[in-house]
Amino acid sequence: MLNDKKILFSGMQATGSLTLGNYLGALKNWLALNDDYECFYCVVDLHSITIRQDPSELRKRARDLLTLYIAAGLDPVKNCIYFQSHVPGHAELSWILNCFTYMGELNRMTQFKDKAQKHADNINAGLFTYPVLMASDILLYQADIVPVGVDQKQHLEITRTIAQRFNAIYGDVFTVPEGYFGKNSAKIMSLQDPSKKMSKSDENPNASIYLLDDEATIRRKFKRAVTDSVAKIAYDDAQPGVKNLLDIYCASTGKDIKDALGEFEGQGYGVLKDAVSDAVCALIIPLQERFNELKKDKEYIDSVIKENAQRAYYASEKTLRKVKKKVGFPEKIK
Ligand code: ATP
Ligand code: LTN
Repeated sequence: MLNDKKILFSGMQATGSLTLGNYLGALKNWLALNDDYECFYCVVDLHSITIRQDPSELRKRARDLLTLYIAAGLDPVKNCIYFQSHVPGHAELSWILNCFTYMGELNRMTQFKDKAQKHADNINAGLFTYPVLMASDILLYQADIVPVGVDQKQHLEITRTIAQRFNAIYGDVFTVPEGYFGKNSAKIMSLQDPSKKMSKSDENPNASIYLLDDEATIRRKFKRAVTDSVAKIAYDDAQPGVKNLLDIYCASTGKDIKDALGEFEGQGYGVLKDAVSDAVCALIIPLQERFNELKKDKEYIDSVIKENAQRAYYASEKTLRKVKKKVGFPEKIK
């Protein structure tokens, strides 16, 4: 890796299958920024267990997610693609930074409130300190930029707060990162309830397009997508279903809303849905083909996992050594 480049860090959870929302909101930006930064793309499996997981499912999903990163076009030689649980520094730094984060700050996190409501029977301490682990991921690699969906803005803010607080006490230890939310800050909404974001943990499979859905399923889900009875294609908050379809269309084709509205003028919702299906299929069917090929090559994926965990480990230890020294832990005797 070249050392004069700025550093990019991002990650996704291995909970559920990736959706079109994950692709258009996050992965697509990763690909766009890929050449200009030294990049770390993490499968954040430590975060996953804040919600109860089936162990064999989690293992499989985590590996599939890492494979999907590569299938989407991220080169594992140019980029460091690895599992969070393979690098102990994430958990270590997280403990330290827990001691620099206030309960009041964590109490304000909307993701915590949402997840606590959804999983009322398992409001564990990990769910509460989730943002501190996320801050640790980012700060461990001295990341300059963090491309995420807009739903993660609050977590980025708390990361910056923690970094600034630590730096104010101990000197310049951490790079204070910037969030990157993409040009049109795509937030893809549920196809069944366009007031909610499309989420991989949604119970209704018709609400989300999964990146591994086959073509017939994708077309069927778009056909069933909730619209309205206005019967006019407009980009309007009063028509959230249609607005979402237009957003998906534009994010998938790179067109802007004005052009899209021109294209669909006077057309019915059926035409829009077909066009959205075409655009999405053109984007994700080739990705699926690469994914299925890569998945067969167990040895190759194993070698990526092994080599990149080592690379991440070396990078993380550099920061961690500094942090431990600053806070006053005794040096190891060699
Ligand atoms: P869950 O629903 O299980 O909480 P998720 O689908 O939100 O998961 P994450 O792993 O939390 O997925 O997020 C991975 C990345 O995808 C993040 O950068 C997040 O902002 C982005 N993302 C997730 N859903 C959407 C969406 N509907 N629109 C845009 N970006 C999204
Ligand atoms: N909370 C993030 C996933 C995540 C992440 C990170 C993203 C965990 N650690 C570090 C960027 C950088 C989410 O997308 N739900």
